Amino acid sequence: MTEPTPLIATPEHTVEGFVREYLRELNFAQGTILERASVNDHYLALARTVRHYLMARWITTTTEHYRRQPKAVAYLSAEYLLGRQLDNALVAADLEDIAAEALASLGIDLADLREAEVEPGLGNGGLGRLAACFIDSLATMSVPAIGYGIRYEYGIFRQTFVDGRQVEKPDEWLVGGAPWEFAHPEHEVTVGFGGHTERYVDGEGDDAVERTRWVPGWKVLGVPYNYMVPGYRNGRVNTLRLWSSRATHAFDLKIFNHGDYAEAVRSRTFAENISKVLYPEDSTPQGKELRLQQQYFFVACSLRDFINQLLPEDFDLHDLPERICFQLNDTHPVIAVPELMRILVDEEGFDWDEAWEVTRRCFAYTCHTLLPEALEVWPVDVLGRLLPRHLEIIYRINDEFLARVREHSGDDELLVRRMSIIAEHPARSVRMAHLATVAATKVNGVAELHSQLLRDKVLADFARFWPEKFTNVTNGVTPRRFVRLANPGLSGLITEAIGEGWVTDLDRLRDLEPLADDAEFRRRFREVKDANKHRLVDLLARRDGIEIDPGTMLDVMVKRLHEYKRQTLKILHVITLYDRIVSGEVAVEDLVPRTVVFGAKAAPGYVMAKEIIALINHVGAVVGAHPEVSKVLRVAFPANYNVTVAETLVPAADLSEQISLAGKEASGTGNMKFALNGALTIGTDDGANVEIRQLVGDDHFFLFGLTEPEAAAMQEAGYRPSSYYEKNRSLRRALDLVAHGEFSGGNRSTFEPVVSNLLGEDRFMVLADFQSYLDAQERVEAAYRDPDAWSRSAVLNVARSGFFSSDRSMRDYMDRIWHAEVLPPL
Ligand code: H53
Repeated sequence: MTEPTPLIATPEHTVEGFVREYLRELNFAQGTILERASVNDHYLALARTVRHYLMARWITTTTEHYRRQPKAVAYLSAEYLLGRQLDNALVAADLEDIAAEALASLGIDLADLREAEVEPGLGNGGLGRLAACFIDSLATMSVPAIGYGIRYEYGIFRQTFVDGRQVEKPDEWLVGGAPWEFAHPEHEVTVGFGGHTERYVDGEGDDAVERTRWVPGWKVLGVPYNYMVPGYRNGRVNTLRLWSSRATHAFDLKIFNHGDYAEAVRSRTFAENISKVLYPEDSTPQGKELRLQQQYFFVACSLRDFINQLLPEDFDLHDLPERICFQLNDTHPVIAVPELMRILVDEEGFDWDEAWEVTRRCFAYTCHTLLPEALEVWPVDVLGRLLPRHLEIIYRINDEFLARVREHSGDDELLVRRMSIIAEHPARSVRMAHLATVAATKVNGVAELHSQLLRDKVLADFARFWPEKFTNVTNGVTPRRFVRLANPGLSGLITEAIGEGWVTDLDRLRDLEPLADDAEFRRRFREVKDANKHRLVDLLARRDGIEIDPGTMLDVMVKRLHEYKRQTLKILHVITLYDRIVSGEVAVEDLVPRTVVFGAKAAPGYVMAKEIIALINHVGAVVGAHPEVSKVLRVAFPANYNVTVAETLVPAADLSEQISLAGKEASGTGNMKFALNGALTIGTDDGANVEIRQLVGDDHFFLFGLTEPEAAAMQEAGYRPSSYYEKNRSLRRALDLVAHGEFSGGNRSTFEPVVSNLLGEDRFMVLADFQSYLDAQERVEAAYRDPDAWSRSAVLNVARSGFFSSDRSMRDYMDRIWHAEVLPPL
């Protein structure tokens, strides 16, 4: 890593060069020949071949980072929802055409090999996908950055449906081979857990100081696996380093020496459990001890790795804030704060104040939620047992912080209790969001409204105490994966119109605006949408045996199943349409034919979410089986929605459903992907919807529902959902159909929990927003009847959504938080 100009072999950037490299891989790495290779052999050979083309850039980038020691960013995230790697790498290396031609010359179809890749699903939803978009943008913008995370052996579960109910299957993504990763066991890190702390006297005479050391009770190894993060045609490849847990060699040896082979193997399993499986809860943490082990495991590995591998040996850690910003992606990595304190104080001999000064300048914290149940807390008995030294450090951080609060507030003990890092009720626990906020240089929300609500509500005391700490960075998505790759038709059309600069400068989409008034452009735009719908038809037929009609309006709601996102509101709309046709209230000729597509995984232990999935599937079955209704209305719910499905679904959509209760969705990023691909949004004033609407304009967005202050006021005044049931005939009929067993073969108990929850509590105010949603859907229908006006709006959505590039998000993080260096392209 130290030699400045490494000698690297790079294969020739030609069809012949590619063929040579490919055959070499097939023969020497896979040990097979063209005639006998399986699809998986071909896929692995192809992946490795593409890798070769990126290798020189990767080594050069890494070497340069080490040599220049620039101010850099380390993104700490427990999740990276990467999606398939092959296409992204091909595009980044400008190899699409060469690879396709080379393979064709060997009688192989590139499209078949794409299908062989199992996507790394190392994340649950928005937060994990955001991390993946961010590292893509950082690489493309030549920012010296490294992503740190966990190499889960099993990613997010594979969802299947049995009788319409979700059944989870393990995600065995590593089984076919993992051609994109590079294991580096020689850079393993040892991580301690448990045990106790002890005081001792360091030095003698006048120099003697009392210190603390942690004596862990058990240890595991972290082995890094490196992934390339190629920038888009800028010659740079950054690194994503994911940690896998292993048993320590010493532990093994000890037990083997006792001759207990079985016990030795069991201990191995115990250590390896840490990185075994991704917890499948999105925004509802379960507080399991193994999860805390995962969190500490990966941040301890990452900090140690950064210090040992990426800094020069003689680096003075007092200067750490000049060299790095550790970005905490939600509270999952927050235990890194006491870990850095421990390293500086216990291992490096810093005094406490010095260490705190360094630590608080090294971290920044992104909060991604407003839901109280999503804010992690760890009971002190769990944390203290697993990480006794860290708990001591947290207590001291808290003592010093609360002393300052008292000083400023004149001993307002209620305020002190509210702000404390330690909660006393219901059990004594550590509030990770408070720890993060106290430690961080900056705290950011992920959309304007969200950041405002963080300041005004969730972290209001802190925002008064440190107003300058709080900032906003609105989320974004990578235009490489979600436009350039996912929507080749639209990409071609855009490039033809405005040149190809938009791929790395998405604001240029503005230049499309005049074309919204160009009838020929709109026609071609519709042609692209149509072709995308046909691609979706093929995918759903092949993958799920689902038949959909590409001639219908494609109305799409894809996201995790959560009550606050309100999939129930969408299904109540479907039920209302069904009811109106069945009861003869409307004739099928008077409706715009629609296909409503759902995609959603529920956390396995989230009972209500699973009931809602079953309800959607059952409604879909009844709607699809009805001879009249099915002429104009279909529900498609492909199982196991993931990044790969999104890449075909998003470009095909006409209507994007973003219907969370205002004040609950921090940002959303699906909303951005749809707008960028020319779908119109029906949505509430929530999260980044607000900014989407402001940018695309009210005439091109279907707004409905309560605003956040209205919803809050209504809750305050005592919300009574049943009053809407009593007042609103459509709503009453829809809920009665469910309650009376219309969608459960006459069985009234099947969906009783869903109905009684809506009528009784309805925490997310589905019933209050129901009529407003129906009205907005009527406006959608009217608009869709005019294809020219609709596509004009769709083009304007594309033209005005450039702001939602994750490149812009990265620029904002750079300017407002990181102040890292930008290197020139290579
Ligand atoms: O993070 C997304 C947001 C979205 C928010 C989501 C999220 C998770 O996926 C998991 C935990 C959490 O606290 C938040 O729900 O609104 O767009 C990225 O910021």
